[in-house]
Amino acid sequence: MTEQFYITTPIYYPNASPHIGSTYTTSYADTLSRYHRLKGADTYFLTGTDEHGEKIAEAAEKAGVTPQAFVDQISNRFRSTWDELGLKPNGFIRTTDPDHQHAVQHFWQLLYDKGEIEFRGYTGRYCVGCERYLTERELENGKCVQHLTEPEARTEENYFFKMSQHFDWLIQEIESNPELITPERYRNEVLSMLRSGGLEDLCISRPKSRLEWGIPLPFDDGYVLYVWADALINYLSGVGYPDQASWETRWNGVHHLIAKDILKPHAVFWPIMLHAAGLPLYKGLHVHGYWSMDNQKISKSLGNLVDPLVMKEKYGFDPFRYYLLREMPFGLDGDFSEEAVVRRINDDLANDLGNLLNRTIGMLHKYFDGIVPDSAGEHVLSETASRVAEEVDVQLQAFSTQRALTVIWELVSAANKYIDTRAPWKLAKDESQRDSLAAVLYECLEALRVTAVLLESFLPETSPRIFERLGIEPPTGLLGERLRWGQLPAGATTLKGEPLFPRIETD
Ligand code: ME8
Repeated sequence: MTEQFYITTPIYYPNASPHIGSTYTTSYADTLSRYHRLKGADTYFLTGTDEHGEKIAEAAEKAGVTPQAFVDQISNRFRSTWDELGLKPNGFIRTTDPDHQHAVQHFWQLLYDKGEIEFRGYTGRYCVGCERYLTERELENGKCVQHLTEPEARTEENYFFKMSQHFDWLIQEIESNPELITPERYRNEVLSMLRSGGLEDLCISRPKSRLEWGIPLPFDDGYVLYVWADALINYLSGVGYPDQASWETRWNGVHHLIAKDILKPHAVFWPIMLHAAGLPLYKGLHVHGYWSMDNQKISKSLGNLVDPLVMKEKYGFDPFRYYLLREMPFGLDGDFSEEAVVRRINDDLANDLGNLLNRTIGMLHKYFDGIVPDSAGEHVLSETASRVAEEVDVQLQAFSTQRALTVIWELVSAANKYIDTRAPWKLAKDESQRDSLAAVLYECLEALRVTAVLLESFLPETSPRIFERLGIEPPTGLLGERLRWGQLPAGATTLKGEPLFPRIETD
């Protein structure tokens, strides 16, 4: 049976335009989906926008437009930005889509019918930024640690999802499945959160008298659903739950990619919601770290959001994407700076990769008129190439683009080193070494071809440019076939050209 790979990003709040954070997660998911598709999996990549709730209603009011007009505009901006950046989700879900609203109502009716929901009075401290009541432990000096604002005291009668009765089940699930939440530090964080006794049942409703901008509760139309109780279900509705039969097949291979800021809803609320509904758990929740800028939080109010379209304009999107995917170790935080972007472009892309291509093709033009010689190569780099390909697979199965790219660069470095040791310019001086010269250059050309294949998922604009310079059509077939060593045909006419990545001059 064909393997299923269904990857999701969080659905972003359309109260700000796409920035480095959402661009990072979306590029990451785009890379993984391309990779798994190349390997032959039936792949689906979902992203979208999370359009209900108080935060959005307030932002719309401030902008002087209706919530619907407000979210229409910004949601479109997300969609068109991903398109302009060459990110290719298969689905873009909006929580205002009628299909999604239907799925959400179906889901909560199911839980209501199963006796999982209770109507209760509640007084608590509500943080508008988080869109939820906070527990004592989530406050520092009486303030929300994330938003640094004092939550409001609120008393209401509301519907509660009896989540706490499932905490023991969840602890057991997480303990028995080390792959469920990765990297391990977040798995441990969730386990200690669950064991601490600080978690409670989940309030899933908001009275309409206070908030109208939401999906009505199917069993009480005096209320709308809490935005997280609406948003999480996008992962199901985005693949056709509950009416299209195909959603279950997709669901068998579902992996969620998020940042650490929304660990709790994804690692506690969501698995318990699924369990209570009798649905299978996700295959994996993969949690990356947070970008800061000059060691400051990235936020709209500080105006340091980093516009991906500006980055594209300045550096090209592939180089920026390379920086994002290479710089931050999976699960750890990273600090963004343009100096670091420039360093990565100059060192890794221009010096290592670009130079390998230029010097190899330069020598081929000098010694063989630019035509790929009829040679099987020396089979020196082929071993490195196959080890690298295997390791890339291991790293991407573990969701680490940073390690995967580091490993690909081992092949690039090995090829550069190989040129230095075999010194083709010396071989060229001796006519009796003509075959060796051909073999050495063939080896480097083939290493470049394999590198371009390995980079297809990470740098989708760059790989075709490398194939073009090598004088070949972009390869077809699945990854394993594309990687097979020795496919560069003799007689192909390579192209000299502009550097692949021009160096960026710095003072
Ligand atoms: O939380 N560094 O939406 P959101 C890394 N609507 N990633 C970042 C980031 C940063 N500085 N800032 C944002 C929501 N992100 C909810 C999600 S899902 C059912 C509902 C990325 O617009 C990262 O993926 O606040 C993070 O988890 C997400 O944007 C939060 O997006």
